[in-house]
Amino acid sequence: MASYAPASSGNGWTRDQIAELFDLPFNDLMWQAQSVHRRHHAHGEIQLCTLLSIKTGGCVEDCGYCSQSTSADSGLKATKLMDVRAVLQAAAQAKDTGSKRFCMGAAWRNPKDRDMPAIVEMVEGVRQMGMETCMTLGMLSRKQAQTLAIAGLDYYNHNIDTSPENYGNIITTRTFQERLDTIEEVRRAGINVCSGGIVGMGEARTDRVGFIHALATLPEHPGSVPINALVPVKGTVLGDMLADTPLAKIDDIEFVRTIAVARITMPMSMVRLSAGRESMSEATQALCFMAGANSIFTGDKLLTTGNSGDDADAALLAKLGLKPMVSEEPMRACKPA
Ligand code: SAM
Ligand code: DTB
Ligand code: SF4
Repeated sequence: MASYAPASSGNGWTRDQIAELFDLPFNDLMWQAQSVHRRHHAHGEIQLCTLLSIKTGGCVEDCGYCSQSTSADSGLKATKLMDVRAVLQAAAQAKDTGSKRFCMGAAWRNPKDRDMPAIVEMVEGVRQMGMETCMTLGMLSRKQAQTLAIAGLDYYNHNIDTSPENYGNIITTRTFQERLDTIEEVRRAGINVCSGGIVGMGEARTDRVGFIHALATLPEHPGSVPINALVPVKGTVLGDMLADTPLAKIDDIEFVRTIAVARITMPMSMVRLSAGRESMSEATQALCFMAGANSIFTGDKLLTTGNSGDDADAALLAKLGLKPMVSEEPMRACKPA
């Protein structure tokens, strides 16, 4: 059986090692992923995060999966940046429903400097409520990353989405390297990085290998790794492709394998089972949790698409004997073996 490198080997993974993990018999892969997970995380707990779109639609980037791109014909109405008070109201509601992290997303290529004062007020306000803050606003300059760090932002989400080789098939208005550059600015500013991507965009297994390899070989593993299953949106390039070729839909077991490989290669990271849960069976989600996913978005809406909803999630967690995570401390306190 292929053996995985110990957690302390950090970011020295090779593509061959990652491909070997993907190739393992499913039960062996799950065994390894679950062993790594139990060593580093409170394995009976799931972190609950809430997502809010603070600026929807009208984005000039051409990401082939996204309803919010002006290149898509998704019928989505573009809005201005939300008022700070309305954002804080939504955050207070999220806290009442047990959310520990409040993630705010804006459909921008990058924020304008004139937007920053309101963004800073949002971060400060949510932090004062005692929740962790996460933002995803597109590319950042060094100064903007530093401004967010001073405001106390805990996490910045900036996904690499897919392998470097496949990137240009999905997005043409920016490069993979530009993504890495913003991730580096975020890290240098001292903000925790949240970076992952999307599975099920018609990519090959080798692209999933390259995707995980790019994350697992960053100078530091991202604190959070969101793994999204493509939500096919009508009017987007990839949503329409999937409607025309249903066989291109990602196989559930292959999706679970991707989660397991993320867990094994990035042992300390929170692995978030992100978009796509609404159309995922309970059994597949349960396998994702066994494979090491320990974070989900709650509520019935992600940014623009549907999500499972609080009742369905409460029922699923109860069925599986999983509890909402109280704090991330167990992971932080637990050093690699
Ligand atoms: N504009 C910012 C950016 O691109 O970094 C932030 C918002 S963007 C919507 C956040 C992430 O959501 C994307 O990087 C992508 O990974 C994910 N995403 C967007 N649309 C999706 C879809 N239809 N299905 C699955 N994931 C999606
Ligand atoms: C991430 O990787 N997934 C979340 C969060 N980061 C911002 C966004 C999912 C969006 C799904 C499509 C939508 O609702 O528009
Ligand atoms: Fe814009 Fe982000 Fe959507 Fe790409 S994923 S079109 S950058 S909102």
